[in-house]
Amino acid sequence: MKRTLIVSDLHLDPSLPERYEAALSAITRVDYDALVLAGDIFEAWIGSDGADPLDEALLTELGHRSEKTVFIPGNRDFLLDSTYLSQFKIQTAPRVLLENILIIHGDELCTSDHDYQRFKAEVRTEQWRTSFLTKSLKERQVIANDLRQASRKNQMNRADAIGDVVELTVESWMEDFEVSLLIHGHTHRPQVHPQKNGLRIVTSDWNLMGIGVLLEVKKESMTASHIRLEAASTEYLDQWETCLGIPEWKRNSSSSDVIK
Ligand SMILES: [Mn+2]
Repeated sequence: MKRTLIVSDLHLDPSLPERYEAALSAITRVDYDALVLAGDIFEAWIGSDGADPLDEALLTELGHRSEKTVFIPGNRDFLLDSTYLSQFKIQTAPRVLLENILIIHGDELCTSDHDYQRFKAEVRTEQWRTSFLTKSLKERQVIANDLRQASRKNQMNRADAIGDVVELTVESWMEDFEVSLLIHGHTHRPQVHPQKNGLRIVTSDWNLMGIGVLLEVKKESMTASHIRLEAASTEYLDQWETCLGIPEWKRNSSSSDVIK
């Protein structure tokens, strides 16, 4: 059996060091072969020269814990670069496509937030990236602190401050990638949504715990579970199953077992 764990939106910040330890304990107590870090692992990333020792300890631990660790950039840590991450044995990809499952950060689905999509288009150009990264660390810290101050004031990590996905966009992504399961974070609205094209499972943001997705591939079937990850316990919240090759997900009745 192959197990893939997906988590997102840890929003780790060195000013809250206890969150690093909590997240590491919660994630590493799950038995998995591959880990997908689906974006916004860090609250802000201004370049590898600005990394905190806590950031690097976390990346080292997660990168070496399993066969494979993949990072999908979020809207807050999109400047984490693939060369830097590769030294921790972490691969970088804009999205992960597994058989009939697509994993993305999720901001791509919030197409009704025109201001954000415009901002994203601007900061994801090579030109913006180069111009930002060639500023001194000090200048970048000032810019990041300003953004952080503004976001604290508006509590931008609140779910109601982040727009939700657009249903038509979800459908078109699932159709374009021909998947029956879409997994994403970003919206901080952890839930399982039956969709026209299958299933959509949303991961949560984190404080000292979080809700991720565990995919377990068996010989002829696959389960996708919404699981609560805490330092002291791991709990299945909801579990869905499909037979391999059949794009139909059924809810598993035995879904609230504590696995450890
Ligand atoms: Mn995000």
